[in-house]
Amino acid sequence: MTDSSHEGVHHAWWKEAAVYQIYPASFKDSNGDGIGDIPGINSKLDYIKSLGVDIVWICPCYKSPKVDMGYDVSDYKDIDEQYGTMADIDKLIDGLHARGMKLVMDMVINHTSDQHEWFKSAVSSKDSPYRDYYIWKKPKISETGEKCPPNNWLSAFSGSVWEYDEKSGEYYFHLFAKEQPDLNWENPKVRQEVYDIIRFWLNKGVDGFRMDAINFISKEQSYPDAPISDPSSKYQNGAMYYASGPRLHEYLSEIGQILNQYNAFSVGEMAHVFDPNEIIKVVGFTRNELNMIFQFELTDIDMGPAGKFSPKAWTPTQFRNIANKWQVFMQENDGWNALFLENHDSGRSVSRFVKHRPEFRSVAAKMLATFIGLQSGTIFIYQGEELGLANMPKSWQISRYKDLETLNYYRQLLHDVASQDALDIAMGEFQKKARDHARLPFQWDSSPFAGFSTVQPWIDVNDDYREWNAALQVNDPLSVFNYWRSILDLRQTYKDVLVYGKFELVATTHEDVCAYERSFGSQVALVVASFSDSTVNWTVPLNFLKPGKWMLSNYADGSPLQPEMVLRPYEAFMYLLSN
Ligand code: TEU
Ligand code: CA
Repeated sequence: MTDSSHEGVHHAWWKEAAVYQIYPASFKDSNGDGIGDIPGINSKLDYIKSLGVDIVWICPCYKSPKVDMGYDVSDYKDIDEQYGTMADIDKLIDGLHARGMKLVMDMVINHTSDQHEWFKSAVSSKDSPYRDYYIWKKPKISETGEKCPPNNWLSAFSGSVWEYDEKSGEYYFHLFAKEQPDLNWENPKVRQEVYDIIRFWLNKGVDGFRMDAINFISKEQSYPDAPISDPSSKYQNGAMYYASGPRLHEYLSEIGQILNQYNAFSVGEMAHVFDPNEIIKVVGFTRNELNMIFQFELTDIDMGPAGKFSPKAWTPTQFRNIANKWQVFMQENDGWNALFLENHDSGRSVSRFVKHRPEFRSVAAKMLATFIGLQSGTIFIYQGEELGLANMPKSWQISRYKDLETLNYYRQLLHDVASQDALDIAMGEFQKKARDHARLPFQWDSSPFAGFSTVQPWIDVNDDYREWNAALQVNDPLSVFNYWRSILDLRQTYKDVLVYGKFELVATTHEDVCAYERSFGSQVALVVASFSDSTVNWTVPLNFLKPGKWMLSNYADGSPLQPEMVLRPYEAFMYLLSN
């Protein structure tokens, strides 16, 4: 059951950390314009600290026209006035450091905004010194003599990755919106500019970065057409030619060298790559590329082959098996996991990974916290996840969704004159996975606009804010908030076993139960999480039937381990065996 050889796992401060992700527009509005801002964040640092996290990651707040909510940067060295000033960021850095926490910024360097000075110059003339900062190609000419995009790759936000520029008669490349042109990393000047930006923020006192879409920076230079039904390109066709491109590791090593000089934190976003052997090249401990990456096999479990908004049925057994696959792979290959169920790009976990049963929402949120929070890896909590916040109600119409990913997809269906059935299916998927859900205003208290703002916010407040908010939960010992606190506390107190310990799935034939053990030397923790909304019988394997201690339970009256257990709906617990 235990394996002491695992005690040799490399130690690192970033493995022991818990991260809290903030979406600035939706966290706290300080000046009554309905949009969250940095002074708002600064007023809530004690709340964040009280959860027990070590690092705050803020989504982009650089100058931006906000076509993609700040993931379209027009000036990397300045703060958008909607969010505040450089002085506010300095205060944030100081405020976090004073509380023993760190700040991680979002680095969006696969692309810029089309309003960035580089791009404005690049489109102004083919002779611009910045022309080659971006990716330009001549049109393909069809048999009938028409100008066509250079290849058939599709963008993440619907339509071609190529946008035609009348003035020069060339197309430029954008993996995301057309207002987000991709940088040409083949150009060494671009890389120097980017590295300079990274150093700029590290010199300011920032402690590291979440690197947006970082695995897309190197593209196959022949830009071949993608096979139409390529199964490896689940979402955007073409991913096989840019999701883990030919020079990716060369570029990441260059970035890694800078990060190492500052002992900085790094987590990269790595979508559309499912081959562990590609991922370990980025996160292998001795590779010096990035500390860890977000890979999406687990959280994409409900996405069908035709993309994010195509339906897919899944089972808890599949869910636990995917988690197990990555746990085992990373520990066998000296890599490290980033653990998460939520972020700003999807629906809320209590509305996606469990059935909608209002009476069990709190226990289900705690069950999910147990399942993800005690695995091996650095844990990420997305704002509001610590309260069990949920998706917008199903009664909300499309007019209340604001995100360009959702709206572009919907417009495309209308444009294609899709059937009512197809529209209904899309709406059903939006209700689960649209990015809008996670971007609703944070629910601070029961006052108007949930205490987020004094005016109607840029996106509507969820209907349930009077029952689900931070003020109610902070002082309630049985709240989701205090449950997450216990998990983070346990990770610190039992660091050996819960941070550095070995992960092993406990064999179970029950399809709704996920049980795993963490072990370090003679210490053993048993973690059990039921994904069922009814009671299930679970036979405890004999080797766990030893004296031990309940450490955590999502029901107030956790019963002792016994050979045959009846797990209540969504019941979860952790038990520490005394050997
Ligand atoms: O997302 C990158 C990415 O790969 C997207 O396809 C992502 O999976 C999609 O948004 C999910 O719906 C990052 C950011 O997290 C996202 O918010 C940005 O819009 C995107 O990059 C462009 O910068
Ligand atoms: Ca504001």
